[in-house]
Amino acid sequence: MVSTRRQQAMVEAESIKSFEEKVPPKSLNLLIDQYFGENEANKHISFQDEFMIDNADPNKSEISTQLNKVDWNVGIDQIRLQQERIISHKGTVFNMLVAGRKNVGKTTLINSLFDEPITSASKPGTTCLEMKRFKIVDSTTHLNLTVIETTGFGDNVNNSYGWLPVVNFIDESMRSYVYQEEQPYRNNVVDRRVHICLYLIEPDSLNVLDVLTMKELSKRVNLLPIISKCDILNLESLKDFKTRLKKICEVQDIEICSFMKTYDEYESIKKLYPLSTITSDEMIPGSSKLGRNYKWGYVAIDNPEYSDFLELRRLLINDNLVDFIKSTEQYYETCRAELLKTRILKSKKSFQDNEVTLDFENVDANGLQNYKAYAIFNKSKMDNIMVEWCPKFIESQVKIKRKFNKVIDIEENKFMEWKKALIEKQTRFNNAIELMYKDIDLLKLECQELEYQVVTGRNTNPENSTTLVGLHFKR
Ligand SMILES: Nc1nc2c(ncn2[C@@H]2O[C@H](COP(=O)(O)OP(=O)(O)OP(=O)(O)O)[C@@H](O)[C@H]2O)c(=O)[nH]1
Ligand SMILES: [Mg+2]
Repeated sequence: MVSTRRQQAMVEAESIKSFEEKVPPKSLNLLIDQYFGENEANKHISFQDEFMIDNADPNKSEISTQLNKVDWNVGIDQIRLQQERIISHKGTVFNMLVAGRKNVGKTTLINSLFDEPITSASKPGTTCLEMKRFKIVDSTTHLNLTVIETTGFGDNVNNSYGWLPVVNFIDESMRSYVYQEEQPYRNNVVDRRVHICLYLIEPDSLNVLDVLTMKELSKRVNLLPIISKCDILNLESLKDFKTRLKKICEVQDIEICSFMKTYDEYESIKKLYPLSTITSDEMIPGSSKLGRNYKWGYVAIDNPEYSDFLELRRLLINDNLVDFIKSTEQYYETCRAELLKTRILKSKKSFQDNEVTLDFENVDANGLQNYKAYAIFNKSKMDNIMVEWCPKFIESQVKIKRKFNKVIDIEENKFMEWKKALIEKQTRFNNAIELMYKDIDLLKLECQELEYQVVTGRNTNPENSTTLVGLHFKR
């Protein structure tokens, strides 16, 4: 009721806008106050910032209001409960990637985190990623958890692109989500976007592959390096390793949870990193806790003296799970925008006249034209872009180019030498020809001399002759 009256007042205020110069904002407020009058219902609502009209620029005139609840319950406190109901009904999708070299302790960590044998020891083979989905249910809600574990990572003789399958999976999960969102029916969208990546490193065994992989991952996902099996080192050495790891990450531009930088929790995460854990599948006899068995006894995996396991679980699940999801969604928006822009820009070449009229300098402003462009730009062309973007492809392209240039250089050198030899030969021939011409000239002169002798009947002594013929004979 009140809001309807208020809306009415706003409509009238809009009509007054044309007299803005004549009616200053204060008198406009007065006018609205008169309209409302001192009314019982109005007492429950205080109006803040009343009607603000920007007189400076008539084209930008705006009317804004802000309602401030005083002592009247309109029920907005129920919105939170309604949202909670929706979330508990729908559940939460959370995708976690656990990466690291063979035997680093990935499976044991995953199982310890969820107190369940979620994944089993990997079978030998060439698979690069193993994905398992779970529904973890509690009294109020459920978590649709997907755990992706790398297998056989770093096992090849040549590991120069060992990180590529993992990175491809992350990129592809983003692309596939864009395609799925474009479909008319989106009830069964499969979300594989990775919300957090735990990268496990064994103490004192950080290698180039680890560094390169973390570097690539940190650009694409919320990355959290974890030192696994930290019981291998004593506390002093562990501290040293942590400092070294931090330094390496800093130098190599490996950012921790890079999508969370604008979040309040970011600093606390940074302070905790790098976390080191002890994990185990074994229960401590006579206790409900998981622990690692040593000759001298058991250590509970959540013993804060030796392991940051509890901190990790708190950080991952209790405190920041939703933040990881939200920040990944922000990153997804950037990927989506880039993908769609690239599609439009790349499709430029395939347009026929009059098909679409896109402003390629300003692809954001094309509206409906973009859709036409997408239709023309089919999947096979997009696949070509994917291949072009692939770092392996780029590297092999560079290698082939280098090889090609080498061959060209060799052939060019050969050609230059051949050309040089040819020119030398030509110069030699030219000189010989020149000599021959000179001989011909002298012979011609000799003939003339002989003709002259025949005609005049005079005989010249070749010994004393000063004629050219004489010179020729002397030569
Ligand atoms: N000392 C010690 N050993 C551990 C720890 N966590 C796991 N392990 C042991 O490390 C071995 C490998 O553990 P997994 O969890 O199977 O390692 P993984 O990375 O999943 O191995 P793959 O899947 O084959 O790549 C097992 O024998 C575990 O018992 C730990 O915190 N400390
Ligand atoms: Mg495993």
